[in-house]
Amino acid sequence: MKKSTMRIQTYFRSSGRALAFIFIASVIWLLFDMAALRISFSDVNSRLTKYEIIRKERGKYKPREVMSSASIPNKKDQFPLKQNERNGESKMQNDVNKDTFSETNRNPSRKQKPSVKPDKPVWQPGLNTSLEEKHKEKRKSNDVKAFSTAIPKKTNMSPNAEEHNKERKVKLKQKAPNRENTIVIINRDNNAVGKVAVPVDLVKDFTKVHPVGQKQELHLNRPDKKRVLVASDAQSNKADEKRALEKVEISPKTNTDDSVRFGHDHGGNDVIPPKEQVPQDNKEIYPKTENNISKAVENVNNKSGKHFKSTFLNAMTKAETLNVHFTLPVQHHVGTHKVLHVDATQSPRNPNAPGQFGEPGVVPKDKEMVAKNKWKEGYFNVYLSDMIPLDRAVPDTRPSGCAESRVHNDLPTTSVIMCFVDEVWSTLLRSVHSVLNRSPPHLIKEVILVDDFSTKEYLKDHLDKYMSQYPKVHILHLKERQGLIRARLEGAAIATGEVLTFLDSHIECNVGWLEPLLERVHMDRKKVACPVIEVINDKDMSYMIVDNFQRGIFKWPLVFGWMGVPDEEIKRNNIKDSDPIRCPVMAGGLFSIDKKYFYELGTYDPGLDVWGGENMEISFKIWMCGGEIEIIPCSRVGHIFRGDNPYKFPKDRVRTVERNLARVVEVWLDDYKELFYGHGYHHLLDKKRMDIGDLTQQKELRKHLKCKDFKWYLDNVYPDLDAPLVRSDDLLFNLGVRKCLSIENSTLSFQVCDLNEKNQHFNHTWLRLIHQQNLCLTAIDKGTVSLEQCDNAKHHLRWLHKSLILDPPFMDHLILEHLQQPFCLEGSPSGNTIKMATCNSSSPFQKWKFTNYYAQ
Ligand code: UD2
Ligand code: MN
Repeated sequence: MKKSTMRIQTYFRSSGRALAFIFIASVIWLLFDMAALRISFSDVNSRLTKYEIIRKERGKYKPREVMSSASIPNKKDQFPLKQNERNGESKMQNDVNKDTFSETNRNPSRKQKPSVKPDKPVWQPGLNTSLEEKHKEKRKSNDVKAFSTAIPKKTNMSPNAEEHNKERKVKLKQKAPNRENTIVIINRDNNAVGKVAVPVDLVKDFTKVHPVGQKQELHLNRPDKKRVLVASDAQSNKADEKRALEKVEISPKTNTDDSVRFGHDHGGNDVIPPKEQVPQDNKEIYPKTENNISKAVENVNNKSGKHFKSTFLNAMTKAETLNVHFTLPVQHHVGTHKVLHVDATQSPRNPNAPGQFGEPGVVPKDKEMVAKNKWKEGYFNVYLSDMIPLDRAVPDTRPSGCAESRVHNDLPTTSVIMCFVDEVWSTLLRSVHSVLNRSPPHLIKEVILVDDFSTKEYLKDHLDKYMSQYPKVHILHLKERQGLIRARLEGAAIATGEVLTFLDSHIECNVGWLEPLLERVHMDRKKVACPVIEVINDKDMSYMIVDNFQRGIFKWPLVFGWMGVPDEEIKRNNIKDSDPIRCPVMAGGLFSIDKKYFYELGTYDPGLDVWGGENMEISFKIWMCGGEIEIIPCSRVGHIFRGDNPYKFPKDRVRTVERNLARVVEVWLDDYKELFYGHGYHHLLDKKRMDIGDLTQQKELRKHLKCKDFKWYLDNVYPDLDAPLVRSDDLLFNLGVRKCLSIENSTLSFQVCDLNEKNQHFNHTWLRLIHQQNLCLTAIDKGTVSLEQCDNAKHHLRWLHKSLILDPPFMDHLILEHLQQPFCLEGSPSGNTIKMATCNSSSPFQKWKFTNYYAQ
């Protein structure tokens, strides 16, 4: 009896110890969690505050005034002509540059080229002098190009950043230290049933970050003897348990012979044709890595409450066998973790392979001709691309702080959608592998490759076969060419992830690229998150870092470009280089968007053809209909910017893009569409020359979504844009008559200038019409001037004035554009009549001045 009492006592004592241990452990975790959460919330808050400041600080758009209305006296002898002329000239000078810009950029057939080449790649130990020289030359020649680039500006790395990068390089080159830890999975009987290798960071994270919230009683006495405790928390369910059971995996296998299989480590002597590149028997190579990461991450990151180390699991096991009631913290706020450092390429199989670590490749002297001939296959160095490993490592170019930033544990899953037409084999594969190798697998629902009716044979069965190794990769072969816009929609239609992530097919995702994007969408489903688009050099294939503080913008006529956030703004608002940057427009190719929200927005206008303009459409739609576009500096994706499209346009390329843009402006730009047409697109107004298709649905959609107007967009999202609705306005003063033009009883006459007189107010529009309300100045024949109902499409209503097209002596004249010989508007010396006359550069009666000039 005594013996049995003692046994019971011992029994309870030991289980009491276990319980005490459990209790202490959970209290410690709780404390850690509270601290960690507080840090992460205060961090988020400080960023948001900064954001709000930026928004508020942005002034409202003010039209530029050459002559302010107030400064114009009514009396003719007080007219401050000289000074105004001077002002006018200096403003005009600026406008000249602008006009040059728009003239050179408005032709959409000119694919945007790199105008600012990076000084050097992030790392360049292998960079030879001749390459460096080439960079320098390129830089010089590019200095003059203004804005014609779709390439984000390369950063002038601060010495610190350079140091930082050097450090990173050294770290990576010295064969990455073993940053793995092991989590042991044990069963109910306290036997280890498996283990999983996870990066050290994760283990640290998950011990620190434990959900904060109420405690809830949890009955651990479950009949299921096979239960694996790794997933035990209040929210665990059958599926979790099943997954946990599957988490028995051995740490990643080193693939010693991958390079041979991939045919890209051959010392740079051979270009391997797609056929040979496809490893026929290497099913193990990527899936292994993928699975390992997947399982490791799942193990620690599935949901909250799975952050148990083996000791704790032991305790839990014991508690369970004892049928005790056990209390666990149950989260109400889902926990966060440090951005996962998932990079299967961290210790590359062949560190000496060409292009490895994002370094520039060099074409061997005797292969230069071959390389040159291959250029046109992709309009970049296809030869080098074929030599570079499909899973090359790239430098981690994230700003400092990114690797430490926290994201939620319950991020949504994403479907990656990559459309392509006639993409180069090695580039396409490198794109896909960069996604698989550098994304937490539990977040990638699938990778959907949409083959937009490519003509290359290797992109058919061959590609299907290759990709069949990767269960997550699905290929959709379109039956006819749809163009990238409709191809993306086809991909979206079969996507099952919560978020759609669109990518081009010649990219390389950098480490940690995905979670920061999903975090923003998770934070607010109406946020559309874009990575920083870095440059994969089209000539040497090096991975180049770009400036952090750049936003996507456009200039007239809707030409996309990048604009640095002004230094003062950065300093004033203490913006960190890892802070999200709000963007008036996105570049177009790379972004994550909540799938439901994408559909709520009506996706893209499906009437957009092939290529171009869709980035403007989706950007205006997002902003004007309640969303936001952000560039997330902690997410970086390299992209090959090509000098030309390596695929055919079913119709004329220029006309395709013009038509797309016209659809966008007609739906979204309200009165501001005149700025677009007025910057070199007059011809699109001629319906006989261009049929832009039916827009009823798109206009309905805008109404249905109750979207804000374009003025709101300009005032609130892009106040820096110069967008005066007219070229010039108010009074129209004749220098000879020294009176102002007026309309009385539908007839033109002269009056003493008076700004208060509405009948003296005229606009010179972007389409060069001179009008008062809906009446436009016209000349029926070469002599008589009259008024006619305005119509933007009518060529004969257009007047040149202060135009670059005119020679300087005629700058102040008003010249009818459509006449073969220049005829000018002239006031009679008596001031009684207005007529057309042969242009005379010295006659003051042919010289006119508007009160305000807003542009050339
Ligand atoms: C930019 C965008 C691109 C798209 C484009 C048009 C980036 C990095 N890129 O030009 O995504 O928004 O502007 O506005 O922001 N493709 C098809 N079918 C076609 C044509 C193209 O599937 O008919 C594919 C193509 O293979 C590529 C993607 O669409 O993967 C984008 O085309 P691109 O790379 O020629 O466009 P890009 O980067 O010059
Ligand atoms: Mn592209």
